[in-house]
Amino acid sequence: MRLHVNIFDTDKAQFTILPDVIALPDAEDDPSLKRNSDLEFHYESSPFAFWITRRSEPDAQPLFDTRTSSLPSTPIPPIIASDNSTALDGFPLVFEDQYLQLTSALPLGANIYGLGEVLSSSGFRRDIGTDGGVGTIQTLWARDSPDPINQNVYGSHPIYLEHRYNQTTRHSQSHGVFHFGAAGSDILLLTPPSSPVSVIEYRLLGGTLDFYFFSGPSPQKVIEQYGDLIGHPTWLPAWGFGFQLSRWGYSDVNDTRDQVVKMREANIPLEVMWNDIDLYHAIRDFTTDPVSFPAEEVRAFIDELTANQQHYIPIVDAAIPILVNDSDVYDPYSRGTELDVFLKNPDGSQYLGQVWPGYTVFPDWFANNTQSFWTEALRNWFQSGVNYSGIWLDMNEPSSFCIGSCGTGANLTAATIPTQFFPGTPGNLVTDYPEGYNATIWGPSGNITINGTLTFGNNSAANALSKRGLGAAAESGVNLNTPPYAIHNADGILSTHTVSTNATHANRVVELDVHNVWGLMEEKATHLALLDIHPGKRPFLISRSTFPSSGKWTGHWLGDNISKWQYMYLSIQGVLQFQLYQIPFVGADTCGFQGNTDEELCNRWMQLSAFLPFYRNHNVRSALSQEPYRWDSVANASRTAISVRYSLLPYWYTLFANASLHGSPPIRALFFEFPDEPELFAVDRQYLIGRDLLVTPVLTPNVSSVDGIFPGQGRVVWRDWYTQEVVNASISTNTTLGAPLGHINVHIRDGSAILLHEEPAYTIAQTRQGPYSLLVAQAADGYAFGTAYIDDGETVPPTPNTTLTMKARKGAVTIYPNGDYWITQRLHIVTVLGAAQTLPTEVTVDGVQTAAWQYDSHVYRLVIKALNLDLNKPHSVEWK
Ligand code: MIG
Repeated sequence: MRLHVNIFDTDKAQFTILPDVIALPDAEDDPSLKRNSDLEFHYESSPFAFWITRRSEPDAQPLFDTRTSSLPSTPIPPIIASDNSTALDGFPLVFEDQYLQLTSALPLGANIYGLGEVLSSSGFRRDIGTDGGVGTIQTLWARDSPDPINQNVYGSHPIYLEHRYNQTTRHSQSHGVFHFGAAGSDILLLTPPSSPVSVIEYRLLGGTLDFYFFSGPSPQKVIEQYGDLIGHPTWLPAWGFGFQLSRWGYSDVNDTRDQVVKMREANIPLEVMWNDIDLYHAIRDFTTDPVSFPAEEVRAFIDELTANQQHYIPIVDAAIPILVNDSDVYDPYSRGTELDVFLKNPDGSQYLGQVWPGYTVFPDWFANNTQSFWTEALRNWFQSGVNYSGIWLDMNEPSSFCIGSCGTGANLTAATIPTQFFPGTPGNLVTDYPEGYNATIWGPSGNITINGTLTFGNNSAANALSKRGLGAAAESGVNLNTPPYAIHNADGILSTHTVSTNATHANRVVELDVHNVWGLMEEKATHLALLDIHPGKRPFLISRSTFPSSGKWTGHWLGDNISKWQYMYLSIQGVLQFQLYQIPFVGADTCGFQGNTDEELCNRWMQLSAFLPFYRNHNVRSALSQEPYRWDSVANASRTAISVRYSLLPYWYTLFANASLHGSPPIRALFFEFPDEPELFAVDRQYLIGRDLLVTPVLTPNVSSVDGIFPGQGRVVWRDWYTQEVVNASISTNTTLGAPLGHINVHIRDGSAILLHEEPAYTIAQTRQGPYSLLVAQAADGYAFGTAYIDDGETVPPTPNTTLTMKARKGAVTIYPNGDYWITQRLHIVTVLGAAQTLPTEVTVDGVQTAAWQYDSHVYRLVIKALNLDLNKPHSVEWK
C-alpha cells in the first residue's frame, strides 16, 4: 500500500516538519501496511539511486526511478527565457543544505494529476511537455496572488497521482507520490528532445528527500492511501452544505441584514451570511466598527439569523495590527505581546509587516502561548457580539506588503538581494556536506538502513550546482534571504508580498523553512479554538492557504478568481485537485470575484456551484452586485439548483462521511470511476459527485446545448436527473445535450440507490426535519446499491450514527439500518427506475399488498407512495 523512502542527513540538521504540525502515523503501528504491499524498493549504492516497482508487474517500467541510466541523456533546455541556468548532464541526485534535487523517469507523456495549488492551463491533467519541452514548472511557495494561470498561488501540495494505462491489456493502475517537505520548491514535468521517457524533477530549497509512495491501484485508493497518511478531512456540520452569501463591501449591519431579507423575499434559500473586513474597526481583526457594525446590533442581527436557523461567518485576517500611538487600545496586540506570541526579527525585535490596517505583527504558531492567545481572541470576539458559527481565514500565506520587516531599517531591498532573482547569477553557496547520508527505507518489511557512503550521481553535487549556474564556491552558513537556487516564485524574491524568510519563530525555526505551513498552523489553531468555544460542535472553517493535512481542520475556497467564463471552467479542476489533496470541502467564488459578472454567467455559475461542495457567492468591493436575487433569471436558476442540492443532502452528507472516515473523494474526475477509459483521462469539464451523479455544466456563453461524454463505453445506462429518461449516449465520444439557460445537466448512473430529502426547504435544518424518499436506478440485471450515513449533523464524532443500506434486485428493493442513531424522519416514497419493464400486477411493502403505486411505462418507473416507513427497522418493497 505505502512505501516510505527518506534520504536525510546523518546529523539531522536539515529542517523537517515537526510532529506537532503534522503527526504522521508511525509505520510500525499501522498493521495494514504490512499486508500485501505491492510496492518494492530497489537501490544501487554507488552512485546512489533507487527505484520502486510493483511486485505484481516486475517487468514494467518502474513507478519511480532515479537511476541515471533510466533518465534521458539529453540535457534540459532552458526552462523559460529568463532562466539562464545551464543544463546538467544527466539528472544527478543532489543533497546540499539549501539545494536538493531528485529526478525520476516517468513513462513518456505520463498522466500526472496534482502538484498544486495551481490554475493549470493544461487542465486537471498536468502538462508533461512534448519532445524537448518543459510542460510544467510547479513552484510551491504560498503566495497571495489573484488567481494567475500556471503560477504558484495560495497552497502547497507536493502530491501527485500518476495514472498508467496499458495499451495491451487495456487496464490501468494508479499510484501516488508524496514529498513530505515544506521547503520552497520547483517541481518540473518535462520531456527532453527525442527522449523515450518523460521526467519529474524536484528542486528543493531545504529539508530532506522524504517520499511516500502509494500503490493504489485505483485512483480512489491512491487518494485514500494518501489520506490514511496525512489525516482524513474534518467532519462538517450539515448546515455547511447550505448556500452562503458574501461580498467585500457590505458596508454596515443594515446592508448585511438587507441581503438576508432580500434573499428571503426572493425565496432563494440562504443558509449562511458572511461579512468581510468591512465588519472591522480600522480593519483590525477581532473588532467591529462602532459606527457601521455596532457590536450590539451585530449581536441582534446574528440572533435573528439563529432564530431563523441561519448562520453567520466573519473573516479573520492573518496579520495583527500594532498600536499606532500611546493612547491606542487594541487588546489582541497588547495581549499577544505580553504572551510573546509574535514572529520576530533575527535580532529578537517584533517582525513588522504591513497589511490593510497598516503595520502589523504575525502570530508565531511555534510559540508556547499562541494557541491560548488565539483562542482567547476568538472567544472575546464571540462574546462581544460576533457570535459566529464558523470562521473564514484570509491572507494566511501570510500576506504582507513590505519586503522585509517594515519601517525598521531591516528592509530587504532589491539592491541587497539581487542574485536571488536570476538563476544563473552565482549566489552565496551553501556548505558542502561531507559525504555520507543515510537512506532509511520504511516499508512492509521494516527498516532497511543503508550504511556507508552514498555517492550522489556521476558529477559531484558542487559540479552539478555549478552547471546549474549556482556557483561552485562553497561558503559556510545558510542564506535565509537568498538561497542559491531561485525557485520560480512568480513574485521573484521569496520575501515579496509575504513575511520575510529571515523572520524567526520560537525554537529558532526560521520562516524560510516553514513559510508554506503558516496557513495550516493557523487552521489547526483556529479549529482547536472553535472546539473550545463551541464544545462538542464541529468547527466550520474556510481558509485560503493550505498544506497537506489542512483538510483535517478546514475547507478551502479557490481564492480571488475573475468573473469570466474561463474561471468558472477552472473552478472544476480546482475542486478536483483539492479532492486529491484531502481538502474535499472546496468551492469557488460563485459568479466570480474580480470584475463585474453578468446575468448569464452568474446564472450558469450559481447552477454549477450548487453541484460542488462549498457553495458561496462572493464578490470584490468594487464590482457590481451579484446576489442571486438581482436578476429574475438567476433567481430562478438558483432556486431550481438549490432545491436539487438540498434534496440530495443525504447523498452529499454520506460522501463527506466517507471522506472523513476513509479519505474517499466526494467529487471525482470521470476516470476515478472509469479508470480503463483513456478518453476520460483529460476530462475536466464534467465530473462525478460520488459514484452516481454525472454533472455536465455549460461553461461557455450564448449556447443552449452542451457536449459531454457518458462514461462506461455503453455498458452503463445514464438517466436524466429531471425526466429520468435514459440518455441515448454515444459510446466513448461526446453526446450533445439540451442546456437552455437555467438548466444544468445532471445524470444518474444505473445501479445506484440514493436517499433524498423529499421536501427541500428554505434552510438545511428544516430540510433535514422533513421526510425522506428513495431513488433507485436499477441496472439491467435489477441490481442497485447505495448507503446513507445519518447522524445529528453537528456533534463531533464519536457520535451516534446509523448507516442505511439500500439494495435492489429484480423485483425488490430492501433497506436496512445499522447503527445507534435514532432516525425520526420517515420514508415516504420509493421510486424505482429501470427494471420493472412491464406493468406490475402486485406491489407489496414488508409483505403487505399496497395500492398506492404508479407505473410509467415511458421511463419504466415504478413509484410507491404514501409510505410511512420507520427507518430504524428493515423494510422491503417487492413487485411482480
Ligand atoms: O487583499 O478581505 O481573497 O476573498 O474579499 C484582499 C478582502 C483581501 C482577499 C480575499 C477576498 C476578500 C479580500 N481579501
